[in-house]
Amino acid sequence: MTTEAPVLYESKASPNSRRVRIFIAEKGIEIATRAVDLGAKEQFSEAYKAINPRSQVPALVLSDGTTIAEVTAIWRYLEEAYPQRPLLGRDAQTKALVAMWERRAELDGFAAVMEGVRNAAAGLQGRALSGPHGYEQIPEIVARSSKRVANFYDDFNARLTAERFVAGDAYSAADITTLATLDFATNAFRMPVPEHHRALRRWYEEVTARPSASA
Ligand SMILES: N[C@@H](CCC(=O)N[C@@H](CS)C(=O)NCC(=O)O)C(=O)O
Repeated sequence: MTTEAPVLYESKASPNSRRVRIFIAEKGIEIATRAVDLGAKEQFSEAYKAINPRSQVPALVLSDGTTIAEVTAIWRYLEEAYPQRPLLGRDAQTKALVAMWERRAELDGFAAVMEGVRNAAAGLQGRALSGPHGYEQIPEIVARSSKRVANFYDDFNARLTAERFVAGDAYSAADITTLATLDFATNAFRMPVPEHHRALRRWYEEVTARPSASA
């Protein structure tokens, strides 16, 4: 498939898609989007599998037809193609720190919320993990997911007591994943940030006030 410009296949119901939409908004660039209706299982259609055989969103299709899937790979492409307002760090040290904190936010926070939501939601039976293979839910794991999210809140509250943003003094992709995690936990996992986590709440308020948060 050949297109005029990069096209982002995404879903408004997908927190991973939102991580890319916020990144695009922070860069101040325009990327065409196409909605994939996850509720209607469009990700499993032959047409979409021709774009991403893993049946996941987001996916960025380049003008030569190449598909780039996986949020962090799409970010990497966009950062190189549109270097203005860097979100993956500016030099060797800050690039490494953004990668470190973003990975912690994804593995300890985002993935823990995803695990809890997907193993509990009635509509996701047999789909405990996204992707091409079906997996049954493990309802017993949800209590552990809650503990993981609570620990993530503790750890990131401590971090944000010391720093203005997750990876240091500049807003970065680490803040995007952390924001997507907190909104996802609040809205889909009924785990809002506790009142006593003042630093995390201060940061949450600040990043939520940025125009990109509505992406
Ligand atoms: N590791 C992938 C994860 C993508 C993913 O899990 N996307 C979800 C939406 S947030 C999806 O496509 N779900 C389809 C499904 O559940 O069948 C990435 O970084 O993009």
